[in-house]
Amino acid sequence: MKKLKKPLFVVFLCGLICLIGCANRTVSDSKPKLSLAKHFNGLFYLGAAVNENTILGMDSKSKKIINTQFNTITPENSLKWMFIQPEPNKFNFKAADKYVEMGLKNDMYIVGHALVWHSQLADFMQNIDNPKQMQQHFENHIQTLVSRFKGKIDAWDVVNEAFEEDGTLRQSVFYNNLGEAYIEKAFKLAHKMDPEANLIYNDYNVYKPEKRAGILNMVKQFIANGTKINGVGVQAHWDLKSPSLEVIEEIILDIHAAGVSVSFTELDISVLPSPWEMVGAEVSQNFSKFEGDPAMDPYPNGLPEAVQDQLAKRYQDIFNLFVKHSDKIERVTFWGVMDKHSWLNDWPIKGRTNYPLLFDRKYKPKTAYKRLLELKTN
Ligand code: 9MR
Repeated sequence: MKKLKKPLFVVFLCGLICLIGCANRTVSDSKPKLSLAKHFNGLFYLGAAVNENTILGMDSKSKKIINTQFNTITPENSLKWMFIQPEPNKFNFKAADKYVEMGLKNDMYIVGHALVWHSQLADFMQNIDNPKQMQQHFENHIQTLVSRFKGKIDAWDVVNEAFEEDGTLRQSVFYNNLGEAYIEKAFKLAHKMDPEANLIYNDYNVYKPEKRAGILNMVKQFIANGTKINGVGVQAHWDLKSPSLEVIEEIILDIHAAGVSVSFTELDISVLPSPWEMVGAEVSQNFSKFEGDPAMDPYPNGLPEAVQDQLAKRYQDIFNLFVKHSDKIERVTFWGVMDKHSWLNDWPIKGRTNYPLLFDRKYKPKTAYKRLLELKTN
């Protein structure tokens, strides 16, 4: 499914069919469409992160939701360095192969996440202090993964989370060994191994102006010096209020103005109180002092209707914006399928009950899902 996102004639044809179909229809007999991806078809890909249980066939309910509701998938963990190359040059492709097979079988737009990331790295990579050695592992990893899935994985998160909040580069083990050129090297190598693949830079807290400026300066440099980059992935781990719709719109406009597409790659909306001054998705922050604090976990037995509605409204508002700017947006991917499996139950405070996704703990569609299916797409 490596393709033009929305060929004009398809948009035209859909319009024509709708015109004919809608002519005889009253509002009351219009049934909601049954697939979210179909609802937003022609505007952007719509997807979900797939966890390893689902990939390995141990969660048929999630799999069914993915296959019916979405047209793009991202592996939540299975392609990360620590799992796929736990020891030098010892690759474990079991889950990755199954993941790609699942995507191909269902004609999905398949995302590879992530080639170069300082987190969830294999142990042997963590403390390398030898540029030559680093260069060798770095090249081997990118070459092996991208060539294995050439023509199958449609888009790679080539580098993940390389920037600090102030827009400077993170002093990761990659940076410390290879210098700032490592990001460009990664993109060039990925391009060489699969010239057709879409190449993405992915990060969180892109709503912060300084961080966004750092990222977009890099994007502009790449474009100026001929390094292929297709898009910026905005992780979108958001909450009921932040970032504001105005800021989300700015993110879309700024990335588009820099010359690449926007993808919302890890969308989820936390409904729980967040420990102070802490926002975004930096996994290393420790808030263990809040564990077991009922004030920080207010809905252990179910989400009150009012909050359910707030969540639905928030998703509705966000997607209205996505529809408005669909010409700039390539893909929207939820970070998971159903609430029980979301990483947000354990981050930033362990053991809470969060409700960030479109399907509830019994795999039933939530109000937010229904509202998205009713959203006007033209
Ligand atoms: O959802 C992932 C979770 O299962 C892992 O434990 C966690 C470890 O860092 O990574 C989560 O996914 C992250 C993604 O790969 C990159 N952006 C932030 C996501 C949430 O931490």
